[in-house]
Amino acid sequence: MMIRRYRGKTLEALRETVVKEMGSAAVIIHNQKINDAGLVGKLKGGQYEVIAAVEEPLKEGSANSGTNIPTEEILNSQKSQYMGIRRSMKMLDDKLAALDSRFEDLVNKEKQIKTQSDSPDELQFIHEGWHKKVLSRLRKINNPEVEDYRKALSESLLTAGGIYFRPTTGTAPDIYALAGPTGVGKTTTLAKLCAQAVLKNKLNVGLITIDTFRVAAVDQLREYANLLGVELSVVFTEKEMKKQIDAFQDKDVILIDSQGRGPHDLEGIEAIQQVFSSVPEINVVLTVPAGLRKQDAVSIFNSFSCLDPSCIILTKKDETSCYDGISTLFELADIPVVYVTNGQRVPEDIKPASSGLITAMLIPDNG
Ligand SMILES: Nc1nc2c(ncn2[C@@H]2O[C@H](COP(=O)(O)OP(=O)(O)O)[C@@H](O)[C@H]2O)c(=O)[nH]1
Ligand SMILES: [Mg+2]
Repeated sequence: MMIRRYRGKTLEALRETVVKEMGSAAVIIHNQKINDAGLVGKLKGGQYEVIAAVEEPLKEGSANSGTNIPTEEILNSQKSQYMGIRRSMKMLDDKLAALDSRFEDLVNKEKQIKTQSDSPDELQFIHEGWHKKVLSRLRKINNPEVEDYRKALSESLLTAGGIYFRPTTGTAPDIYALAGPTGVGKTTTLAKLCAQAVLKNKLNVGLITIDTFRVAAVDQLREYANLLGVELSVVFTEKEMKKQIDAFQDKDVILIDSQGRGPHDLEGIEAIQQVFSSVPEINVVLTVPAGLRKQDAVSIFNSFSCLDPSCIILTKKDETSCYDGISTLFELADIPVVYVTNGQRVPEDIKPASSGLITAMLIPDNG
């Protein structure tokens, strides 16, 4: 290979010289502008230097005004350039490989989450909006087990271990009213709560019912009241409600039973709201069956939310193994579950709610 260096005023002129002297196969492998310092440089104007190379030297006798460059010097300089480029490429390669593996990790995690959310086994009874919440808590666990799902879910649940029935001597009594759809177990549950407050907590309890719709309903509660030695008052209007609450000021706890209303009976629910309206201290306990369906959860929440319930009791847990509506209700209502009832026996069949109990319902063993 022949390599030569040329200097000239323009690149165009130098290119012509290279072709003329080294032949059209010559290649310019380097060019640069040179500024000679001082007056001479200025007088000369801009100067260019090119280095050209050609595989085969021209035949003897051809013009030769270029300066021969020692081939070894050029090759050494190119070699060190190539090595520099190689090092940079290696670094880039390493960085790209690290990025690739991080990207792959992310894709795998997303796939894992997708597969988990596709597998409805553990989360089949759980409100869809919670799936992501539960799964994101399981991110760090490979192949999570049922217990891992339960733990992750229990952290999202709002529960309170029962209602705190306390002596209120000298202050106004605590007032709780059960409201909810027909036949869900309000009266039975109220009797269970009354028995707990009277027999276990030894409190002075007053019972009120506004369920005047059916004669049998009053009789049903009167029976429990008699058994427990508790005063029962039947109330029809908000005025009477206010009067009776005033009359019960010596009680520790007042428990109020209401008539069941279907979620679409908005008039009936408003009538209950009307009777409660004279006593803002009433804590409404939304009473719903544990086996309610998702659609029922939505309509019950929509229609009973005008009563501004402060907690939930789930009834008839013993009658169902399908709990796909309750987490929808929890999501909508965002209030704690306080009790779960699991049978008709008064007072035994009621349990204070706990996240463990609700989680076991939402993710059962065979889940
Ligand atoms: N299996 C079962 N039945 C219950 C439970 N609670 C109430 N019941 C029954 O459900 C029916 C309706 O109960 P009731 O208290 O009158 O409902 P209400 O209309 O909401 O007041 C009665 O036969 C109760 O014995 C429960 O937890 N489990
Ligand atoms: Mg009833």
